[in-house]
Amino acid sequence: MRIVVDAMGSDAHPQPDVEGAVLAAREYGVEIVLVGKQEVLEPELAKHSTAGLPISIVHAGQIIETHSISAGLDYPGAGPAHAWLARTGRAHYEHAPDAAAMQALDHEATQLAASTEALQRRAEAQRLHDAWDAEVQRIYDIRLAPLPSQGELIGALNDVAGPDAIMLNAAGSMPGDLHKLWRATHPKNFHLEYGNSCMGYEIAGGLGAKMAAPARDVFVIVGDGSYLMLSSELVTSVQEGVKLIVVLWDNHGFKSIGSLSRSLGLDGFGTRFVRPQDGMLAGDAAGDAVEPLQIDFAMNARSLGCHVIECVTRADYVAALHAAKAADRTTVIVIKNDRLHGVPGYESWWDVAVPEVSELPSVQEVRVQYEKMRDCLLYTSPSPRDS
Ligand SMILES: Cc1ncc(C[n+]2csc(CCOP(=O)(O)OP(=O)(O)O)c2C)c(N)n1
Ligand SMILES: [Mg+2]
Repeated sequence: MRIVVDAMGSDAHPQPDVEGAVLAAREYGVEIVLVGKQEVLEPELAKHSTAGLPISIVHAGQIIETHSISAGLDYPGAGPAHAWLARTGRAHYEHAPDAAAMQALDHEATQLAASTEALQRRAEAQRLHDAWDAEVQRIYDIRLAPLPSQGELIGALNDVAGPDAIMLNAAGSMPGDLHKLWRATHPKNFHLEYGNSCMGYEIAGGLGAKMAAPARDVFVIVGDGSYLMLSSELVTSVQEGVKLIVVLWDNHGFKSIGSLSRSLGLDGFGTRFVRPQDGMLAGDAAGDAVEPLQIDFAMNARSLGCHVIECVTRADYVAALHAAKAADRTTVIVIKNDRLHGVPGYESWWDVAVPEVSELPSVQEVRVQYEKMRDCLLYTSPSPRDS
């Protein structure tokens, strides 16, 4: 075999080229032809004992210096590596003049910068998500006494429901809390009638969801107020054998409207299921000095043919959720919960107008605050009419 070597081509030429040639000729008996400047190669070759070795020199005095930006690719180590990448299909190679290569490099650098930015944004989103998740867990872990908090009831349901379940709700204080706290596992795991937040949608809506997805557990969360407004579809569910798990959170009135009323300085008027005192419905000021209406939700649901589980403690409630999953018919779980303990608003603000004229000092006070908030809102986001 005869090998022709460009003996002037490497970085430290011709020393390593000549040394390699001598070794190859000696150990493998191959014939080597060194190409390059004779006056340089001869003294280099003379450093080795080459007697009897088939090595010759072909003079080539013209040396072309490298000038391309891709010169690095010619390095002895790089060439074989690139050849291997090309042959194994792991890299694709294109010929490009320097200007085009620079342009491509510039483009790549821009892409890289953009993807670094995207990575930073992703990391920030992850950080915010983790912080929020910790806050959700804090609320799930609350153990309020004597009555449980709504947040912990949501947490327990989220833990037990299972990833493929459907959680369904529409009105009351639940939509806001669920929006903040429900850990959705599935694009169709969270069903909330946000459009009108229409009380009474819950059980009827649950019936539809279960008909659409018979293999999945449907958990209908319903407040005591919504239940009183429309629960008759429980009968349909029993009649048609469309199994629902209805979770009835009884806080003895309209927690949501009570809290709204309170925020407007109106003392939660008319939002508790209590008997009137001196012709007036008691607000918050009456505290526990009220005569509650005796509403037996469990008996009511039982009278409609449902399987009913009444709970007092959180542990009862968790056990009831498991039992309801295993049951073969519509099950209503009833549990009382606290009407005042709420999930924070996290700097969000609901623009509900406060009466401009009122004899109540509490309302007058809130009106001042409201006007400040409204001015601030108008200042930061002028309506098209204003601009
Ligand atoms: C059909 C209908 N009427 C009135 C309302 C206004 N509203 C929203 S929540 C609510 C009280 C709901 O009470 P409950 O179901 O017990 O839920 P809670 O507020 O106690 O969480 C009312 C009257 C509504 N959303 N839909
Ligand atoms: Mg209620």
